[in-house]
Amino acid sequence: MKFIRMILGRLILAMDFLTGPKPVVREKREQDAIDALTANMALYQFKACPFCVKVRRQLRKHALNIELRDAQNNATFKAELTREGGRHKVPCLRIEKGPNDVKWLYESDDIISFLKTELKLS
Ligand SMILES: N[C@@H](CCC(=O)N[C@@H](CS)C(=O)NCC(=O)O)C(=O)O
Repeated sequence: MKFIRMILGRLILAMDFLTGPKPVVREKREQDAIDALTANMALYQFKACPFCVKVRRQLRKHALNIELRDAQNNATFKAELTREGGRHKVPCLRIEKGPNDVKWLYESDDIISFLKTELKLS
């Protein structure tokens, strides 16, 4: 089972590499404004998880510079996600609106919808 998962993971990564979307190019001022809005976000994810790949493709397509946190191999990120987010499940977008205002958003479709709405992406 572990072997099959490993092969599938490699296939997903290869397909993603070969068919990855071309990032949008914005004027610097516009990109800086988007970067400022995403600076307080981090995506907890696994490298070969298909749902994480789906979200990462959207990040690439829309040129969103959101920090990626490996919640599979990095013990600190894994513990943070479980303790603060409530589940060790990926992808999960951490959105920090203020020192005591942090939201943990699970579900790939919900993350993509949130980003599209919040950042007014087309
Ligand atoms: N419906 C979820 C599925 C996410 C999912 O199943 N993620 C797997 C990794 S590929 C996971 O985190 N599994 C651990 C768990 O569910 O505890 C989505 O679209 O984000």
